[in-house]
Order: sequence, then C-alpha cells, then structure tokens
Amino acid sequence: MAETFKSGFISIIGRPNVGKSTFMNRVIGQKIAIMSDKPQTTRNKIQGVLTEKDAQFVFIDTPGIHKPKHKLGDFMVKVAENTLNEVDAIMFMINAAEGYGRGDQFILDRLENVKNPVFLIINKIDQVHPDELLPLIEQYKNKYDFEEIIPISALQGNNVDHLLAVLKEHLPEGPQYYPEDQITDHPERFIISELIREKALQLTREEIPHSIAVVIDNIEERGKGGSVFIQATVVTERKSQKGIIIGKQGSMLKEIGQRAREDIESLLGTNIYLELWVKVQKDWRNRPSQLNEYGFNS
Ligand code: GDP
Ligand code: MG
Ligand code: K
Repeated sequence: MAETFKSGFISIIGRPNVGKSTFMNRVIGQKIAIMSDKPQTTRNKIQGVLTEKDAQFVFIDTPGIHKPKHKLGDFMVKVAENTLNEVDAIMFMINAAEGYGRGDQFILDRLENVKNPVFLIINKIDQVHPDELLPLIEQYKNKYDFEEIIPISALQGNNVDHLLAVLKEHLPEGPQYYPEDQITDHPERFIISELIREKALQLTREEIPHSIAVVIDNIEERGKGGSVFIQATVVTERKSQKGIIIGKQGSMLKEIGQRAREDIESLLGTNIYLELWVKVQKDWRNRPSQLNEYGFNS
C-alpha cells in the first residue's frame, strides 16, 4: 500500500501578542519569526515549513488582523485577508487569559466568508485555571462554526503535538512543496532586518512605537573566512526617535548592533560585521509608494 503524503498551507491569525510567533518558533525550532512583547512586530508573511515523514506543514505567520489606524494598518489587514482564501486551514489564535474582545469580533467578521476550515487555538493555557476554559470555549462556539477548538501553551509546549496531529488530519493529500531542510522561504535579508528591528524595539521599550523600519543597504562576503559585511539603516519617523535610537554618544545604537550581530551570526553561522545607520523619513507609514521599498509587499 502506497503511503499517502499530506501537505498544505496554514495561516495563523489572531490579535497582536496572542502568541503566533511563539507557536511558529516552537514548531519550527528556530528563530525565524520575531518574538516580542509589543504588538504588531511581525509585518510580513513569514512561512515556516515543518516536514514530517508523511506530511509537510507550511505555516504563514500573518500580521495581526486589527482595525487599521493608518495606511500601513490597511495594508496589513489586506495581506492577512488575502491569505485566508488561499490556504488549506486557518488557525485563529486567542489568548486564554484575555478572553473575548472587540478585536476578536473584527477577525470573526473577516472569517464570515471563508470556506476553509478554521481552528480556534486557545493559547497561553498555562496562565489560566482549567475551570476558566470551558466558559470561554462555549462563548466562542456560539460565535463561529469552528472545525475544532484546541487549547495549547505555545510557550511551554502543552498540547502542541495534538494540534499538529489534528491539523495533519485536515490537510489534503499533496506534494512536498519544499525540500526537507528548508524552514523558511524568506530571503535572509528580510530576517536580518527583522532581527535588527526586534533589538531596537526591545531596547527602547515604550519610547519607540512601531514607527521604525530597517533597510538592509548592503550584504557582502569579505575575506577568505567567509565573514559577511552588512550595512543597514534604521528609518525613524521623527528626529526625536532618531535621537533615542542613537542614544548617548551612540550607546544605544551600539547595543542594538551588538545584540543583532550575535543573532545574525548564529543565523548565518559565520562572523559578521554590522554597520548601522539611522535616518529620519517623515510619515513613511502613510506613503504607499514607500511600503514596497521597506519590504512590505504581499
Ligand atoms: P504574536 O504577536 O501573536 O506573534 O505574539 P508573540 O508570539 O510575539 O507573543 C507575545 C507574548 O506572549 C510574548 O511575550 C510571548 O512570550 C508570550 N506568549 C506566547 N505564547 C505564550 C504561552 O503559551 N504562555 C505564556 N504564558 N506566554 C506566551
Ligand atoms: Mg508575531
Ligand atoms: K469556515
């Protein structure tokens, strides 16, 4: 009897901070999606590919669907919505500790015309008492006809294997889309810029919201040892933000660079030199023509 191979694309949607990137990183086992305690860290689709003996899962870590506040928001919603009708299954992730909110209703409205199976993933169950789960499940059951409702802890790993098994059941028979050793189809360039952006957001806390972008100006291999020389520019919206990113006598920029360099070195497995610049570009988020330039293309 011939073994059947299953494969498919799975979109992960949910409000910011529910744990989508954490889930991706857990199942793929490498830091390809960026984790942060700030919402909206992930702006592009990042595909993580999990290949098993008899199946291949291609995960799409979508930007959070939420009510857009500016053009970049509109763009993110569009990207997320487009993916919903192109995939084989949808994981709608919520935070067990937060319960139902207006942001969830906004997403449920977007799901109304979706024919693909939608799984409700209740994440962060490590943060609630088991008794709190049942009422939450009942509440969501009344709002949408979910294929299944699966509680997990992406952080601690509880029930994640079960979730993968259930997803596999629902995947269609299909080809192995990607080679076994491929975990992401995004160019390293994008991942490098996201790693730098992550460090800037982590180190500057509340002072820098999401009004920064990172552009990779140049990546070059230099020398026999395979060292890689990277030049990148942090783009801020305001002069004051540029000041914060640079810090006293360049101390902040130096720290951002050091931390990013460590991560990029482990990603590329080679020594790197990272040169960071900062520039101000007013209102870049509201200029559609500049979205592509910064890698926000769908
Ligand atoms: P995203 O915006 O949906 O991608 O959310 P992230 O994956 O960036 O996670 C947001 C925050 O929630 C991070 O601080 C994670 O460590 C945390 N988090 C994610 N999953 C869990 C979980 O299962 N349990 C707990 N306690 N925290 C989690
Ligand atoms: Mg994320
Ligand atoms: K459906």
